[in-house]
Amino acid sequence: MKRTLLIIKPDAVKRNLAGEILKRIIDAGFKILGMKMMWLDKDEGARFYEIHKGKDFYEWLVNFISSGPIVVCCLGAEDAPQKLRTVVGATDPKKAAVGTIRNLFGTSVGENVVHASAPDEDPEREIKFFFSEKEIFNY
Ligand code: DAT
Ligand code: MG
Repeated sequence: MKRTLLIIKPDAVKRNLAGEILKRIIDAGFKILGMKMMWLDKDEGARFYEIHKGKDFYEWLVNFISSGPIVVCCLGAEDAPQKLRTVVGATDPKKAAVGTIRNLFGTSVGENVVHASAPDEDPEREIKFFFSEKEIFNY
């Protein structure tokens, strides 16, 4: 079993979609190994998204992720990082496959309801950004 990180972003939390999204994640076969609700400040948002520093949407992205509460989950499954990207769909909800979370709930390329670790961008780094090992449970 591998681990990956899911963030339910501020747009989805504000729209009360956290439950709908988690139901789909669980139905897809993921186990929730860790979960917390938090509100990032701008510095934390900037550090989490530093891989995008210099891109034209970076400032917008940092403001958005720190614009309200988020729900952060460490998920476990076989091939979890790749599997989660499939369930979440493409970055732009208009291009996301029918039935994916971003297709169902996303409203724009920026307000796309969830973050899912990219398999080639070190999901374990993202998990450790939010969780200590004591906050992740193997059950
Ligand atoms: P993903 O979240 O699918 O991994 P990414 O890593 O390329 O996509 O970008 C991170 C986030 O930045 C993405 O979820 C939404 C935002 N974003 C990406 N491209 C954007 C764009 N062209 N305009 C506005 N926001 C964008
Ligand atoms: Mg990404």
